[in-house]
Amino acid sequence: MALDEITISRAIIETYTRKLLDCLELDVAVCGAGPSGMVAAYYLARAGKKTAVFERKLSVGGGMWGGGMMFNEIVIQEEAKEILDELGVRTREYEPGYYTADSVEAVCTIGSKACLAGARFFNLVSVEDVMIRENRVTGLVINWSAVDTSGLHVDPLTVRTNYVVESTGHPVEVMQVIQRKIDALLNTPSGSLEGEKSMWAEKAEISTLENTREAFPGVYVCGMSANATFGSFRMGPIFGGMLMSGRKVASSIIEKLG
Ligand code: 48F
Repeated sequence: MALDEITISRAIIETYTRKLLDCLELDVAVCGAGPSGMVAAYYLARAGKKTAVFERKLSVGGGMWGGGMMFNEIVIQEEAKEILDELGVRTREYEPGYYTADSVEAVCTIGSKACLAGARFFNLVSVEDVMIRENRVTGLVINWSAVDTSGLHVDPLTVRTNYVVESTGHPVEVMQVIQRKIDALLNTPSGSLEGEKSMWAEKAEISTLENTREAFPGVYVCGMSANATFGSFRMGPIFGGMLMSGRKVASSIIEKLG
């Protein structure tokens, strides 16, 4: 069969455009494709919710690829093992209660399962702002990451969504924008971002789950963003809290959406 470069180009442009157009109105927009965001997207899409994930970088996976200090193994605790079992990521028991998984296998498998469940991924796209109506976030303002990195003055586009999952990790970027631009209190004790604290894995893993909730009308925080929003510790390369947080945020939103 003869191959035509123009057909290849048209296939990419038309298919991508259709995918993006279909995601202009969403049930849930996930900001950041780290482990918590990808797990959230998997459960949301599996429940039939129209879900898109916007990820600034070329690759999904956030901080999971590098395990701990580039030793590409992750640790998860007993309580989170069932999530990796369900997703098909293989684990090995290291000591009672501690399991390891290959971080590359974990990222690839979780990402694949989220796609197959129906979540749409838009890598190379950054969330730079939110859309607001009467003190509720109703959408995301997105732009090519390349526009941001090259410092070009190009206006963004907007997607409407019922709920936003803020899973941008340590920099908690979406909540930062809300705090900076919207003259309203956040659902935190001080009404502002409480900020991330130093390393304390045991406390952090518990608080990640507790902090996985609505931090501003329409915006749920999960993963490391949850602890940065509500003022808790970091946990380093134990990833059970990230996975459980992704599952919890999905079930909270599924319940709200009905
Ligand atoms: O940082 P990240 O992996 O977030 P997470 O799901 O997991 C945290 C762990 O990796 C680790 C840890 C616990 O074990 O402490 O750090 O909470 O992934 C966040 C993703 O969001 C993207 C970023 O590139 C990364 O892939 N991101 C950040 N800001 C934006 C964004 C933005 N404004 N728009 C789009 N993507």
